[in-house]
Amino acid sequence: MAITARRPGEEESGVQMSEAAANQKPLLTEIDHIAIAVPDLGAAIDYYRETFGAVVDHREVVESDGVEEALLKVAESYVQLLTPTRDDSTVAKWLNTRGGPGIHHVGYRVADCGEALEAVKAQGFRVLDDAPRPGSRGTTVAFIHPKDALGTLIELVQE
Ligand code: CMX
Ligand code: CO
Repeated sequence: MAITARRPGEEESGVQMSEAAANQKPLLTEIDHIAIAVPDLGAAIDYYRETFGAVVDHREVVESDGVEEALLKVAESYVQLLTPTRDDSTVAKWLNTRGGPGIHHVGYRVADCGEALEAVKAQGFRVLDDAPRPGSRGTTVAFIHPKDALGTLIELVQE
């Protein structure tokens, strides 16, 4: 089955990918996390605990991204509650523009972050990291531009 995707500068109709590309080994192996940006991390953690009984599995400040995160484990995946640690964080900007909390990005698990990133780049889609870099809890990550990914910021996560 042919699948379609839209590349920068192309018309809405998109392009047809080859049978070979459509039949390649899937790069995404699992959902790693759904990231929800919030203005108040403590209140968000309380909400998940009181409403769903979900508790914090891991907490970390990722200074390079200007965020603090709390990971709540759901089966083999996480809910990543995310809050800015400084005013110039892109998450602070996102919360201001949006006017409140909401889904900020999706993290997909991949076997090899470098390989997945190169596959995305080779198809002409914009990425936000030229090479894989350290993420939280010892992972290796790379982000794909939301404007080339159906309006969704995507994080490729290698454990
Ligand atoms: N999801 C979908 N679209 C988004 C978005 C998001 N999270 N953030 C921004 N956009 C959209 C904006 O709405 C804007 O669209 P329009 O041009 O139609 O208005 C466009 O993308 C550009 O936005 P911008 O405000 O000019 O760009 P920013 O300076 O806010 O940067 C982005 C946006 C995605 C490039 C930046 O957030 C980034 O580099 N993200 C990767 C790193 C990251 O998100 N780190 C925090 C999480 C860390 C972790 O999970 O560990
Ligand atoms: Co994330």
